Amino acid sequence: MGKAQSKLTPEQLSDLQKNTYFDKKELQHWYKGFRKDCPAGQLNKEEFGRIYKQFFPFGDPDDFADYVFNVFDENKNGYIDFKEFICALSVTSRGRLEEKLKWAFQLYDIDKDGYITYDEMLQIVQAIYKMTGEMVRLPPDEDTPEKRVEKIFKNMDRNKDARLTYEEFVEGSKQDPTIVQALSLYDGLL
Ligand SMILES: [Ca+2]
Ligand SMILES: [Ca+2]
Repeated sequence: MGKAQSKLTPEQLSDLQKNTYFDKKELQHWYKGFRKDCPAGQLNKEEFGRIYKQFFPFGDPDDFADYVFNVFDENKNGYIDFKEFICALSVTSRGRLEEKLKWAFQLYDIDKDGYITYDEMLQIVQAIYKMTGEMVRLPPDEDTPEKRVEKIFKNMDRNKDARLTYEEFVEGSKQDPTIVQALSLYDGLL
């Protein structure tokens, strides 16, 4: 009690091995890094935002980090603990396409009603554009968030009701892999 635990216990390790695609060594490595970044053992929104800032020093990742935080924080207690962190990392970096899509859908479906509306997607895409800033050169038909979302909806929204079901989202994402790519932030670190 009190003093921060420096290594995962055997029980925690076997639990995490069951729930992620990481092996023991990787888990301990990530745990060490996690404890270093947040000695308290859980990340709040502000600390999480700071991690994103390291990756996107020239853009403004605050909004996007907020949306991602809400998906990582599975039990919605306002903190990301190590298990939530590593499980999300496992899905977004090593998960099967289907798992990644499920995760991405949760990100875009901000109010969690099972549909991605035009406005929800616009909010996420605006956040992504703010984050990547001038780093990415975009084709003229995608150079604003509005154009991008219109294009996505044109391709994905089969029945034209201005909202996407999970099935529409999955079908459409297979044609446009950039929808899921936006999530694999940590790829370079593994
Ligand atoms: Ca939590
Ligand atoms: Ca929704």
